[in-house]
Amino acid sequence: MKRTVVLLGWLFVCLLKVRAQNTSRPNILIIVSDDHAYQSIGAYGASYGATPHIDQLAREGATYTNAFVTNSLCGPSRACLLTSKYSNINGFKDNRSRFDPAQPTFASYLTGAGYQTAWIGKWHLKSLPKNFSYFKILPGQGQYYNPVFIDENDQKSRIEGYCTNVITDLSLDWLKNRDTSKPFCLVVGEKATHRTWMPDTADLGAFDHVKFPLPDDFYDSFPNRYAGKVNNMNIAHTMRLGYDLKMKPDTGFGKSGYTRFTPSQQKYFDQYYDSIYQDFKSRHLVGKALTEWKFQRYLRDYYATVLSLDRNVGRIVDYIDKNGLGKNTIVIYTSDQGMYLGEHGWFDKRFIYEQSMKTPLVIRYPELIRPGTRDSTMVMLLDMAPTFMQLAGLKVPGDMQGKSLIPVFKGEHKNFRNEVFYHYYEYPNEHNALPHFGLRTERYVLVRFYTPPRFTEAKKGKLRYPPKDYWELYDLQNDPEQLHNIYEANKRSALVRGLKTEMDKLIVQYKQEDAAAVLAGEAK
Ligand code: SGN
Ligand code: CA
Repeated sequence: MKRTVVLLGWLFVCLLKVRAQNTSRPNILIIVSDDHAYQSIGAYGASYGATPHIDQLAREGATYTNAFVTNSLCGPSRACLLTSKYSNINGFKDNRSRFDPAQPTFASYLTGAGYQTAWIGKWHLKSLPKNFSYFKILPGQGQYYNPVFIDENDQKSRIEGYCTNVITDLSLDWLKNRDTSKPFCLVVGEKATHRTWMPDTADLGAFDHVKFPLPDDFYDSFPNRYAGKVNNMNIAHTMRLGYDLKMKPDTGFGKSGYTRFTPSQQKYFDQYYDSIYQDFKSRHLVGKALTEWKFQRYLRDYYATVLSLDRNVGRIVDYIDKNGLGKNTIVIYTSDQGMYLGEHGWFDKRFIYEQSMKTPLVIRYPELIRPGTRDSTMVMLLDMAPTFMQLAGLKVPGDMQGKSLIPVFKGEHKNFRNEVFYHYYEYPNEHNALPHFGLRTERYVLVRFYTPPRFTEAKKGKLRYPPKDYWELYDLQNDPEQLHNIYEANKRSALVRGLKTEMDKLIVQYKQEDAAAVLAGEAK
């Protein structure tokens, strides 16, 4: 009898503890957009008013002005986010890979620890999510209009509407129906602002009054920079009038866009783009005038997709706040990577250079972050999973390669990170970006381009190869736009020797065997 009472008492205390834990452990909301350039966000200095809700979040929390990805491409970056491991370790090096969903992720740890976890929206990792309490994902890149979703039973269903709105509707439904006795971790994976930048019908023309200034380096001719010169992602030559900019008769995106519209969506699109096309045709633009016209059209559509994205961030954060969850929820807004908005004349990403490797990161967490913080500490998306672990009161697994951001939130860190290692693999690819790895410190970027060993001379064809042992070095202090490759002039300097020593250390630390093999093959 006495033993039973003691046992019951003990059980009661345990239950209380679990309950206390469940109510105090913070909720985690992370919104990950696709190709969202920090340059288009007010909190990062943009002046077109496209992001009032993200800016509000920044005022209530922190803006990280040096947040980096490890591999600036959708799938790889998401895999790093999930696992806190570099691509060579988590196995997802490029968009052709398949993510092994059985490997440990922040979701597997949090679900195991009693969190309700969900991923809703773009996933882009080929396999289906595992170890989430719930998921509803877009297949592959997904569609802007009337998107198809895959559910936990591997069933596909089409939902009418604009993708960003639909993803929010699904996220709010999940939040409303969740088990409120447990903390939650919700990942909202956005499709916007990815190519082909199809705006919500409500936002068509929202930026037509703006004349976007050309970036200073728009007409970059890439002297001394081989990889920049040979790539194929420039607005002048690569961006397509039909496919990307919706000019008839070559609308070209039948495969993804126009054929999916409802008649009413079609009407809005036709009305809007037909008159632009008529005007375009009458101008007979060529050369720079044509390129600059394309640039304006690109940014007008791009910013229109940002507007909807931001509005939908607002809808989700509004739910959090109106339901009294604001204090105990960490809200994170980020993107899978950055994006070029005409810098160097480019769109797309992939490179270690500034606007691609750097991604927006805004975090609101009143418990630890002072409102209005601006922080230039070098942080990484690789740090998210360890941060979530620590917030949930779990031990950070030793094989995670990022670091918890809690000391950064508290402003209590010294030298949180002195350098960031980067490695982009996908090759060949439609944009002719060459594989490379590199190191970024507060001041310098040192990068080594290479040809993957499996590409032999025999396969050369249209593929591009960097010159033998090809390095670039940039001094961000004197050359923030990375226009002057100063490697040749400095290759025997103490500076380069020091950076290479740091790089060697990181290659060992992150188990970058393929990078080590490239360097081992270099002429001494
Ligand atoms: C698509 C795009 C590319 C883009 C990749 C990767 N072409 O292939 O421009 O670089 O996705 O983007 S498109 O014609 O299909 O739009 S990622 O963000 O998903 O990695
Ligand atoms: Ca992306």
